[in-house]
Amino acid sequence: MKWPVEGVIGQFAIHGAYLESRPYGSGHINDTFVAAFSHAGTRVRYIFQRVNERIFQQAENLMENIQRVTEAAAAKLASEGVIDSTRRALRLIPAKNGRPFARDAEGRLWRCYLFIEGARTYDIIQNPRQAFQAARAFGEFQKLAAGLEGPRLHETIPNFHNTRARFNRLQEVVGSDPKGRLAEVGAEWDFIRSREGLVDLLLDLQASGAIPERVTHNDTKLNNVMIDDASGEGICVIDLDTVMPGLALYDFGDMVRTATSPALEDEPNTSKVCMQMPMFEELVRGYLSTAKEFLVEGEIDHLPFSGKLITLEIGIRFLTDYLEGDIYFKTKHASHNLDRCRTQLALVRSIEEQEAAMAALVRELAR
Ligand code: ADP
Ligand code: GN1
Ligand code: MG
Repeated sequence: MKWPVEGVIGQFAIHGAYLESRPYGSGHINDTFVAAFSHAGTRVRYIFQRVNERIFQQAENLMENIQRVTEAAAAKLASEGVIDSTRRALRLIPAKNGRPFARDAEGRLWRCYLFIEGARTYDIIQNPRQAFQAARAFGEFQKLAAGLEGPRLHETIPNFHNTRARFNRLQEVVGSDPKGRLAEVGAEWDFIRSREGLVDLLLDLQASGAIPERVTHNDTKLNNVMIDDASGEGICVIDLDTVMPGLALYDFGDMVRTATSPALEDEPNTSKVCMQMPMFEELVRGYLSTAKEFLVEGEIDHLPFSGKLITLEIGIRFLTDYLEGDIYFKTKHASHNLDRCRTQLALVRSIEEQEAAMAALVRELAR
């Protein structure tokens, strides 16, 4: 058996002959594989994912969320008469026993999706139009999620974007310094500590009722939206593990973090990192094109701030993981999490330098 996915493929309801598989994508949490099958001579591909149950401790609840969200998306597309609906929403392939996942011989949880052909994800933004398309798609996704019927979704990771909790956790780890790495990160910790005042702002607005809880995606990285190769359209939002109650601003903030800089998230040369205004402008335009109808004033006012906050938050998380010995995010080399932290902090700085102009732009576009 070449890849672990081969041990579980037979459990899914796929009517074809297995051809081959390989690892796929650049996610930091789950293990993703693409597998090809022959369906009476036509090659059809599927995505298989082994869910990280150290991080998602209630993975069956998570799969229940995903099943509900993908079924709601499919129903909406069907009601609109959309022909290529299986390219516009993730489609789960059930296991032969009818469940939306299967467990392998080691008891590990796998799921399977139809592979969306003729589209791809990008780790770096290519042009402003892509920013518009990604933001439009995530806004559309939030609209869909708002219409979800039934009970509140499971919180797949409690306090996921609770920036106060993220800050406090870092402070604790700085205090215990379990791997003796603190001496290397003095500048980064100073940078973060001097911005502690930011971490409560959205939580306070939420507590005061100025901004509402919604069902949000919570991981709106640019590479979690598929862009159509032919049309350039943002056709499908993917990576639904963290779809749960949250703030719309967390989603917008992560778009700013991942779709405005010309550098990779782990770029070692931080002088390449910057918030590019044309990308931000198209993010705002794209997001408002779908989300303006439901956003409240407190949300629109904090769109620029959310980019700064979420970038700081992910910087905090990368630094925490570095100090803890790289136990959360997948890493490829010893300073990987530290490099990632540094790019986040460089981006925070770049946003700070342009925050007034970003706010003026949002006011103009939201008018
Ligand atoms: P992770 O949680 O590890 O980021 P993702 O669900 O984002 O995992 O998947 C990783 C990559 O696999 C994505 O960036 C995308 O390129 C690709 N991918 C995921 N689902 C599909 C799909 N249904 N069709 C085609 N490609 C997909
Ligand atoms: C992780 O799974 P992936 O790679 O899309 C992480 C996000 C971070 C991101 C940073 C469940 O996302 O929260 O923003 O890495 N997902 C989880 O790149 O922690
Ligand atoms: Mg992903």
